[in-house]
Amino acid sequence: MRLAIVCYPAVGGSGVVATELAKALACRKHTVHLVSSEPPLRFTSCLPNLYFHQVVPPDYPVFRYRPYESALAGRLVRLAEEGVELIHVHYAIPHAVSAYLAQQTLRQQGKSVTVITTLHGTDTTLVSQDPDLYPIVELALRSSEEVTAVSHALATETQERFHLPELPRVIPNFVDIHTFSPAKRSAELRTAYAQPDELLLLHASNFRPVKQTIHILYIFHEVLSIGLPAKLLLIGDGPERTSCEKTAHELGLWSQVHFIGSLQEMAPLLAIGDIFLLSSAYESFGLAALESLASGVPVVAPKVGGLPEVIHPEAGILYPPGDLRAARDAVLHIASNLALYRQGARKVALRYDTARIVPLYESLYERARSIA
Ligand code: GMT
Repeated sequence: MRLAIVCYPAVGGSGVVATELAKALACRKHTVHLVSSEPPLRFTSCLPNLYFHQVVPPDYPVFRYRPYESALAGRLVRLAEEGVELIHVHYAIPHAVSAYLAQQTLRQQGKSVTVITTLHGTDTTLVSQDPDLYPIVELALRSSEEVTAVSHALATETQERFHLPELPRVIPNFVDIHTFSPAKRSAELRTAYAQPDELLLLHASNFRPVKQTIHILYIFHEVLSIGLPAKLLLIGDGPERTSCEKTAHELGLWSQVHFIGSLQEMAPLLAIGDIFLLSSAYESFGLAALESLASGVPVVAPKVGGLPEVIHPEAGILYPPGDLRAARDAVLHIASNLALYRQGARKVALRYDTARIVPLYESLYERARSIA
């Protein structure tokens, strides 16, 4: 099939999922055009059948904002004119809207293209609740031939919020179990961050308010205060990094915390960890948690959104949101049963292997094309 995949390029799960999907589909002999405002973070390798298209909207003194949505729609029209049969957008705003516009433009020319929208979380639970955006996103969702969500929790919430006639189809996120693997664990790299008798705790996020990264520091503080020797690695960057650094100083944790920053390649660091921590106020799926599980690293996370669908009891512990002592106790419990949880983590992640999930998208494409 010839398809276009549209996504955000920056640090964030939707761009990662879209790019990994584009790569996997290209490996499976589809012709894939990846469309974004910049090369996405994980767009690192060159594959036959995979093409990148950068959309740079024109500037003009009249513009306060460059018209990205329109430029994207126009690029999708051009791609369809060149043979693209299906547009798969990731994150509804504005991608689903641009795809709708492209579809309508093509229809005027007597041509057709199939549109699939994959929802990732805040696109429908938060951002599109803005009264100006809501009706436009609603129209785009209702016009897509198929809407998918990355978890049951997100599908249900989206259906309720938009009063959709049908529940979005759930296709969970996936992970390359060869890239993210306990086999990647390097004793040498681990020594750079922790002593052999220390627990190495990890967190990775884009440090946006919804991630509540500051809570990770409080949990870590709790863990240290009961005498467990440990180090903390914080991977990623974003608006709350500076305040987290300040808090690490204030809590006297500076020498035990490593702020790593954004990384293109997370697998080697995830593999050296012992426990992965999350403290998000909401998480539709938790891709970084899945990548940790695949690396053989169990997860301690709040019981919110789609996290209970990914973090099965053998792979980690869910704590009541905001209960940081419960999070600390979960760390202690896993630390004293680490080998068992490590096995459980890897076992759960195998269910989300790229080779198992990507065919679900292929079947969806076929079905959507046949009814379009
Ligand atoms: O809302 C975000 O954090 C952005 C969004 C993204 O586009 O990166 O992340 C969401 O999509 C990921 C991939 O499906 C999920 O793993 C994340 O759980 C989800 N984030 C939230 O729901 C907060």
